[in-house]
Order: sequence, then C-alpha cells, then structure tokens
Amino acid sequence: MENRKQTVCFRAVLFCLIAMFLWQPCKVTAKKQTPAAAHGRLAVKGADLVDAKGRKFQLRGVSTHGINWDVGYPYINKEAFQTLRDDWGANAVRLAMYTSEYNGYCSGGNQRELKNQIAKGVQYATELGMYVIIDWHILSDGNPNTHIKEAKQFFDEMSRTYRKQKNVIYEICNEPNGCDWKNIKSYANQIIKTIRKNDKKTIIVVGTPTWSQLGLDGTHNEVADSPIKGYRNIMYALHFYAATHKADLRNKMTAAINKGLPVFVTEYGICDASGNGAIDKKEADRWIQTMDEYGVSYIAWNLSNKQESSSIIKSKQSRTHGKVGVARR
Ligand code: IDC
Repeated sequence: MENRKQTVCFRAVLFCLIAMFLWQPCKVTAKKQTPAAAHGRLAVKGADLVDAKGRKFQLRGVSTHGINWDVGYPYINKEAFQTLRDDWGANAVRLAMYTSEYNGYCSGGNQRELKNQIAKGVQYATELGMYVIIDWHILSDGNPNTHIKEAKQFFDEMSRTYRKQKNVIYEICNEPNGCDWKNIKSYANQIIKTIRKNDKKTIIVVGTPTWSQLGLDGTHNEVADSPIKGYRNIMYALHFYAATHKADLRNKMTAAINKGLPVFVTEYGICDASGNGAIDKKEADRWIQTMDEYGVSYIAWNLSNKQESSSIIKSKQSRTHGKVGVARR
C-alpha cells in the first residue's frame, strides 16, 4: 500500500515537472514575440490588410507630431515607442515629416537631419518589432505634385535603404487638398513606380482628395471607382477627427470598403479637425467600433506634449528624453 502511494506521488511529481518543462518555453516565446515577429510581412488582399499567414490584421498605433515640430526631436526615442507598445498596446508608429510647415523638408528644413531622425525612428521601431510608417506629411502645400521632385528622391532613397525590411510602410502624401483625384493619382503612380523599383512588396498608402477624406463628393466615391491600377499592396488614406467628422464620413468609408477599396486610417483624432477643442468620446467610440468591425487599421495623432487636445502627453510633462518619462503619464 505504502509503495503504491509512493509510486502515485512520484508519478504526480514527474507529470508536474514535464508539464512545467513544456509550458516554460511556450511562455518565453509568447512573451518575446513582438508584433512584427508574430505577423511578418503584411499584404493587401481585397479590401483587407493581412499578415504573413494571410490572416486579417489591424495596425493600431500612434503618429508623432511633425518630427520637425519641436527642437531636438524629443519624441523619436526608443523608450517612448516601447511605452506605446507595452503600455498602450500599439503595434505601429508613424513618423510624420512635414514637407512645408515648421521648416519642413521642402521649405528650408535640414534634410540630412530629418532623414537622420527617420533612420533613428525606423531603427527603434525595428528593434522593438513594431511596424513603422514613413509619412510625407504634405498639408498647406496642398497638391502633392508641388514637391514631386523632392518626393521622388526621398522615396527612392528610403525604399533603397529599407528594401529588405518587412516592417516599413510608406505614406506618400498625408493630406492632399485643393487638387483632384486625377492629380493625386498622377503623383501616386510616379512615386509608387519609384518605390517599386527598389521594393516590390511593401505597403504603400496613398492620400486621398480633401485632406484624405476620399473627396467631398457625396455618395459617389471617385477613389473607390477609380483606384490605382497595376500595383499590389496599395492602400488609401482616410483621416478623421471625431468632433468634426461623423456618420457622413464613416458611411463614406464603409461604402468604399464595400466597393473593395483597402482603406487605412493613417491619422485620426478624437477632438476637432484643428487638433484642438473638445473631445467627442461618443463619436470616437462609434468610429473605433466601425473600424474594428471592418478590420480597418488606425493611427492616432499625436505623440507630443504640445498644448492642444490631440497631443497624448500633458504639456507640463518633460519633453526630453526617454527615461525622463516621455509618453508615460
Ligand atoms: C496639426 C497639429 C498642430 C499644428 C497644425 C499645423 O496638431 O499642432 O499647428 O497641424 O501644422 C491634420 C494634419 C495634421 C494636423 C491635424 C490637426 O494631418 O498635421 O496637425 N490634422 O489639425 N489633418 C486633419 C487634422
């Protein structure tokens, strides 16, 4: 009897040890797997963004304010990105580089330094296994063709540099305005061609008319009706600010998706379109619900401590550097 008890006991201990042994490595891998390691190279399938296994996949992340907005580029730092990943659940960051505002890339800014900051941003995101969007942030310069020469050079250089990386995405014109879809398409075709010479696969996001709102043309949707032809993995930007843009724009988004257009919300705010003003939580919830329902990816504006409602850090919070606590509040 005593012997039997001992055997049972021994077996139980052995079972536990084996279970622990098997469980441990799984736990370690699960903990270590970053978003990019788990999902690999992304692609577009119909209107959906999918991961390397062909499963529907959503990018959720945060955009920097313009990297050239603040002296010293404080928000390009690894600790801030890591906070976004670990505490906020973000799997992507967007590096917004104004072309015109704030001594932008095409208005007298230090191009070498700006590219240096992008290189750092991509490096940190890559080390953290996050996806990273390089955003050519046109705004007051309206028509992307205004700086097409600089854009071609820039994206040629970027796509040559990052041609082997699976986590880099290009957004080739933030918010075209004052020009039509035909103008934008002509620009996009040339930039896509430039990028595709170096990188056949990566996701490229094209801005759409009227500040990336798919144009203001009622129910008719010129972008969905006339998408860019001849290239794979192209997506189309839709931007909203919840206190300004409501059901009309949301319906426009879902109509475009239902027509087969791959839409990516590369920028949104939950305040008004000025980046300031009151926050509309109710409307923001409706947007998030719809985007989740359709599997649309979304990136929040903005990682900075500027005194405005769209910035995610309190303005009295330190703006320098990582360990001091950027993005922790
Ligand atoms: C805003 C910034 C603000 C800045 C302004 C002009 O939040 O601090 O002064 O740009 O440069 C966009 C643009 C984005 C805007 C944002 C809010 O892509 O650059 O940022 N917005 O106005 N489109 C719709 C809203």
